[in-house]
Amino acid sequence: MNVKNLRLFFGLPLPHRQAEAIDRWRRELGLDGRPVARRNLHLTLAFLDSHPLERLAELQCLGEGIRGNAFEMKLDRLETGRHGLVCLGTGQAPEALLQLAGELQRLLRGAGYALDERAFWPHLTLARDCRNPPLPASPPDFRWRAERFVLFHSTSDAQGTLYRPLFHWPLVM
Ligand code: 2AM
Repeated sequence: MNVKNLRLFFGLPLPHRQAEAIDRWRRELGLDGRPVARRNLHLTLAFLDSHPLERLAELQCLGEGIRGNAFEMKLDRLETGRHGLVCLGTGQAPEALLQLAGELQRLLRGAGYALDERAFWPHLTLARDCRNPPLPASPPDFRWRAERFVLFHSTSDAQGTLYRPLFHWPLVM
């Protein structure tokens, strides 16, 4: 049997206007690594890795069962991570974001998904493999109202990587 595995993660999508503004801002920074394509800018809530297509129905139910609150997302600092990762982070993660990520992780672990053991780190990756993380002239200040979360399917081909939204669910106003 040919079982197709999908690389999956739950995340917060970025409104088009903010994606454009962030893209413009990072170009002015002059990052030297591999930038994440503008269309793929997002904030990961839970990374699942690869799973068979057959598990999608279960993940759809799991997302359906979450009653999260909408919140204001504010990205106000530049941070760095492993492998030359440069990202936008937040000085104060909204309680509703932490609850959403926590609830997803609890339900996913309960359903048998092996998740990263590290504590949830809300960040929006701008680029990877940067050797000289730049210092912005002024701190970043990007905000939007997070009103939904998404299950993304990550695909890669000769055209590059694409994070396709498979399902999305509202966050209550
Ligand atoms: P990153 O941006 O910090 O690399 C799609 O690959 C998304 O899932 C990215 O946001 C990526 O986070 C995250 N991701 C990839 N591999 C991961 C892993 N092993 N653990 C946690 N998150 C991961």
